[in-house]
Parts: sequence; C-alpha cells; structure tokens
Amino acid sequence: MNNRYHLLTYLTGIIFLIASCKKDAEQPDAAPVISGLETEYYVLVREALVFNPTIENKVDSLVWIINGQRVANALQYTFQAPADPGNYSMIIMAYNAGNIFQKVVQITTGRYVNWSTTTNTILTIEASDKFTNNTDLHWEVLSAPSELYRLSASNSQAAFAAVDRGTYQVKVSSGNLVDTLLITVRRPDHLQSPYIAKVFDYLPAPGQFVNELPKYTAGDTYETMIAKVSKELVGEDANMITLGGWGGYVVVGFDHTIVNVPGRRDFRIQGNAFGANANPRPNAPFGGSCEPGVVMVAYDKNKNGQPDEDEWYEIKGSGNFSAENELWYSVAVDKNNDVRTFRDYEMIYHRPVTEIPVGDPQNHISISNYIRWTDNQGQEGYKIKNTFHSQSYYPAWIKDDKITYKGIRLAANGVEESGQGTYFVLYAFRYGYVDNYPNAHDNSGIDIDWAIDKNGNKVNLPGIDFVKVYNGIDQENGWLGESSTEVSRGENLHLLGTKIETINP
Ligand SMILES: [Ca+2]
Ligand SMILES: [Ca+2]
Ligand SMILES: [Ca+2]
Ligand SMILES: [Ca+2]
Repeated sequence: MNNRYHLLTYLTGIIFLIASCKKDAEQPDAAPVISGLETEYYVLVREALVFNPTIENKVDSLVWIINGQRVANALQYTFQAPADPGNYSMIIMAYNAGNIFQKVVQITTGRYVNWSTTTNTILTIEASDKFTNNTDLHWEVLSAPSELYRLSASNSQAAFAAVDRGTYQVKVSSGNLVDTLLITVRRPDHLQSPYIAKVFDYLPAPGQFVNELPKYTAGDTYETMIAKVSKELVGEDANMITLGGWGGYVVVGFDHTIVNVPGRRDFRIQGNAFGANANPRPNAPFGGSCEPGVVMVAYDKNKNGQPDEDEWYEIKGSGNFSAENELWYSVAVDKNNDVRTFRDYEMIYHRPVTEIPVGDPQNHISISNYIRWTDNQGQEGYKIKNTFHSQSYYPAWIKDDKITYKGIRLAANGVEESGQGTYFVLYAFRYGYVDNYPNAHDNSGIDIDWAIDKNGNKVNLPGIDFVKVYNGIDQENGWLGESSTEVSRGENLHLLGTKIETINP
C-alpha cells in the first residue's frame, strides 16, 4: 500500500487505475469514477473550501489525504485554510472491490492584495515581489460586479479600468505562485460626464464652412476660436463644427478615461452623415453624405490632463490602408476616382490672393483658382470657391500664409450617380470613422481595440482620454463642394448604457 501510494503521488491530474487484485469467485465492481473537481484551487487564508465530488459507481471508501496525511474518510471534505499562506497537495482515493481511483488536487492558500481606484480611471498594478523572477505571469479576473471593465497585462505589470463601482477580484499567478487582488472601485468626487468635456485644439483646413462653423468675427484668435469650438462641442447639447478640407482637425477630451471594454465599441463622435434616398444605382452600398474623419486616440499617460507627451494611436478604419475592400470600390474605379490611399500624406494650402471674382463684386461666379495647394506626392492645384459660400475659406485667425497638414489620405468616395452632374453620392467606408455613418447607426461607434501604433501594430489600450479627428478625404463634388467632415457631440457609450458589439476586422 505504501509503495503504491508513493508511486501515485508523483502523478498529477486524473489517474484512472484499475487494480489487478481480482477476487477469485466474484465479479469485480465497476471502477469508481470521481468528477467535479478542478486540478488546482486557490483559497484565501482562514477561508474554507468545500469539496463535494460527483461519484459514479459503487464506492466503499473515499479517503482524503493532504501532504501525505490522511485527513478524512467521507463523501465530502471541507478544507480549512490556516492563517499563513501555503501550498497543499491533496489526494482523493476511491475504493471498491477490486478497484482504486485516485485524483490529485493542488491547493494554494494566500492573502488578498488590496488596491483601490475610481471608476473610469486607469489603475496601474505591479505584481508583488514574490513574482520578481517570473516571466510568465498570468492575470485573470475572477469576479466582477459588471462586465464593463478592462484588464490589460504584460507580465509583471497590468492596467485595470472599470466603468462601474464595486469590488473586482483578480488572480495573478505563475506556476505555484498566486496572489489574489481585491480592487475596490469607488465613484470619484466629481460626477463624470458621458460627453466631450474639453477642446484642446482646432485647425480646419480651407473649406466652404470655415469661418462659419463656428463663426469667425474680426479680432478672433486661436484661443477665442478654441473657446467657440468648446461652446459647440462640450456637453450633451452640442452643435456642428466643420473640419474643412482634407487634414483639418479637432482634438477633444473627456473628464475621465473611456474604458476599452473587450468585445464592444466604446465611444462615438457624432457628425451629420446620412444616406441617399434616391440613388439611381441599383443595389448600391450605403452612401449619401459620408465624409469620413480619421480618428486618433491617446490616453493621459503622464496624468496631467493634457494631450501633450502622450502617444497618439490611429484607429484603423476600414480604408486606412486601402479602399479595395470597400463595397463601392469598383464603382469609384469605374468613375475614375483617385482611389489611392496615402498613409503619410502632406498637403500645403496657401492663403488665397483674392476673395472676390474679378469683375463680379456680387460673387455670382465661382473662383476656380482660389486656394493653391501642393502635396508631398508632387501634385498641385487650386481649390475652388463656389457661389454658395462667399466668406473666406482660409481660417481667418491664422497669420501664416500657408498651412501644412499631415495624415492619411483616404480614397475618394464621392460618385456622381445621375449622369447629369446633379446627384453626388458620397459612399460610406465600412467602419472606424466620424461623420461616415448616421449617428444612430452602430457603425458610427468606435472600438478602442481597433487602435494601432505608428508601426501598424495592434495595441492593447485599457482606455483613452483624448480623441483627435481629421478630415480624411480630399475631394471636390461638383456643386456640393469639397468633402468636409462635421463634428458634433462626443459620447462614451458605456456611460450612456449603449451596447454596440464590435466587429473584428
Ligand atoms: Ca472596446
Ligand atoms: Ca458631414
Ligand atoms: Ca498628458
Ligand atoms: Ca460636410
């Protein structure tokens, strides 16, 4: 018996053993089977763990052995963890006539490691000193009062953020070493707003709504224009601003970190996109007025409330590398659109030399050579001034005579569909932009897990504090004028209780 016991203690997991000591005259019993037990357990010191396994077939005796000592002979057993942490090897042996079945279970006991934070805030957690020499740490949330949280770990460090208050239990382990963390998430002192709380930067590129949305008045400066944009964008009752032509941007922030909940889209910045209701093209993909703004995100790593030294990540919208998978791609190719995608595009717009067409002080005709532009692809040309918008299209508070913009230039998505030059359909990219799908549509929601770094690698962000949006399209659409992204209310979807499943590109 003793030899057999020692042999078996070297084996882990489920061991099914039928002993060969058959009785001469009788049929042996069917072998007993124990199930409903894990191979590893973790319990806090001073707490009890009840083992109540499922047993199949006849069992004459169920013996419980801990670290070589027989502690019970019963169908269930309660392990009482002592005051000090430790590791235990428990063997459960089931006997009947002619058979022994054995299962080995490891029990680790430990203390809670306490952490505390507030809702919608990134908590950085270091594993305790006992893991110092381990490089294979595994982090796992054991229990949570809500599924709206994020745990992003890389070996000994993890970042945790939760939308809802409560107590979250997290297990850190490496081999036999285990810690259980108890993270208490409180409400912060100030109420958190689901909407944009601050505007940090604004520079539209020349366009037909510039100096109108918001309105420039003589004497306005960069600072007063930021204040005007703030008045439009901050809070629930937001209004539209324009980003102008390609490259024009706005940078906004929230008063908390938007948690990157796994499997869900996390925020939405509204625009004024809508679908065409009279597109003559049969079976056309979704399109109408879709003016995609490229999205960048950052979290406040140095926790100073400013998007300053924090790294910006690109939300990899569906067309950020190529438009070939967009449903309208072949339509745009047939119409001779410029469907190239430039990842590192630069464009310079020059101050216009005149605002009034020569010989036409009433502005009844357009100016075709209005704003000169050049790009880093060796191209150049002029932006047109149309007859519908007579104000200057060049941001009037800017003193420089030229402005340079940088970013991704998307494929031109606007197509004239009537054959008469009257019906322009700006087709939607599939996902990942602002002002590209109607605000109520799921595809206006952004998943922070779509973020990539400057090398194009996916990043594991626990959440974000800042959002930059810039117009990704450089296209003139006849009488409609240039594509210009509009930006309005920003929403943390989790705080508003809006659940939008993500799509995994
Ligand atoms: Ca997410
Ligand atoms: Ca728009
Ligand atoms: Ca910062
Ligand atoms: Ca527009």
